[in-house]
Amino acid sequence: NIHPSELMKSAEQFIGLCYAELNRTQEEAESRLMDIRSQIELTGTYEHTSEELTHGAKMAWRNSNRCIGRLFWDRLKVTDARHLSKTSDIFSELIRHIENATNGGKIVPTITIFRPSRPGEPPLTIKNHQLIRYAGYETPDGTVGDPASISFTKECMELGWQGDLTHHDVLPLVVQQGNEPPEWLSIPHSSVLEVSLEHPELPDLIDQGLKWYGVPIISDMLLEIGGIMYTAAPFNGWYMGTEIGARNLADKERYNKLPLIAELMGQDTSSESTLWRDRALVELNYAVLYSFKKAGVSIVDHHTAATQFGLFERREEQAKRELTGDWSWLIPPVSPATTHIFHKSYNNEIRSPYFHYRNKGQ
Ligand code: HEM
Ligand code: NRG
Repeated sequence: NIHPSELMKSAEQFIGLCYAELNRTQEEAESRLMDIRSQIELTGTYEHTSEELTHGAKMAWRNSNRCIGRLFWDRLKVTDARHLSKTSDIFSELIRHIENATNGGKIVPTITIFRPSRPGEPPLTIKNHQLIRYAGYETPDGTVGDPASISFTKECMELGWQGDLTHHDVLPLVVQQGNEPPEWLSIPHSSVLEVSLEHPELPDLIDQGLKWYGVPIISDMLLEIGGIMYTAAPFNGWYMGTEIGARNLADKERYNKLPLIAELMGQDTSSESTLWRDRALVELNYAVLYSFKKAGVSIVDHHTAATQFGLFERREEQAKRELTGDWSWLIPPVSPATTHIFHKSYNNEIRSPYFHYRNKGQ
């Protein structure tokens, strides 16, 4: 729990920055801080105006050191859902987020912000890592689905959810209010946009049943604005192709599809020095971009994303803001040295507002 004087300090820092960026006057900022001070004295916390909430969330994206997609930070759609308290209303709002953000494939970067934690009260949490994710099961015949989801899938099953034991069972939404037992809801199939993978030069790929969902909606991070902790604030943009093609489907401890792709390509896998993994990786990543484009679902390749990030770097310089970034996350996992990001360094300091890990931090 944050101490009142700490909270006031964070509020002062945030209001100062936020009001300056929004071209509000010094007087407006000062009178707002008087109001915040009395709210904190009275209740131990304070409420953001919807304008502060909206701009604060955008600032948090802009400050996300690990995000290469930050050029578009000012175009975030912010939904204020702080007034919702019933779990059923929260579920409806999450489904609405999925549908409106998906927008038929033309993805809208969106954040839905639920009520923040209050002093002395246990927080509202969304237990999912992402709103849409595939279940993972350990079976006697090996892992089915996404190995990264095994432990969360177990939790869902303990709550009474049952999957179909396919490689692509969409997990239910799981919401917990304070110390009450968590509740779950299956996401309607019709709300989940998925893209089946195909490759123009590997016609057999289409028969492998590889697919991925269209919209990554991170739901397990904590949004801090002016000392206020929003513990449930799911956000999404669109995918960079490598996230799917070079990690989710390629990592040995995820879907591990490089050997399959190499086989479809007719490669010699008897020696590492044939570079069959690298060649398979490129074609798998090509298939991801090709399939998303064909299906009309927003996606960006890593070269374009890096160029956009370069533009973001220049804009931040023009705005006289010091850029922060985490080099090890900003470089793409495929051909990193072909991007300018690889060849420079970044200051990884944390600026507020920020998206933090909620669980200890990996
Ligand atoms: C991380 C791209 C939108 C906040 C990342 C990563 C990529 C990326 C590639 C690294 C992920 C990984 O390696 O697992 C994009 C693209 C977007 C976008 C292409 C398209 C618009 C957003 C939005 C927000 C955001 C809308 C928040 C409002 C973050 C944060 C991380 C991140 C907090 C770090 C996640 C972590 O530490 O696990 N982004 N992003 N991004 N992005 Fe973005
Ligand atoms: N690598 C994860 C998603 C992390 C966030 N990536 C984004 N965020 N593109 C994965 O599912 O592959 N976003 O808000 O768009």
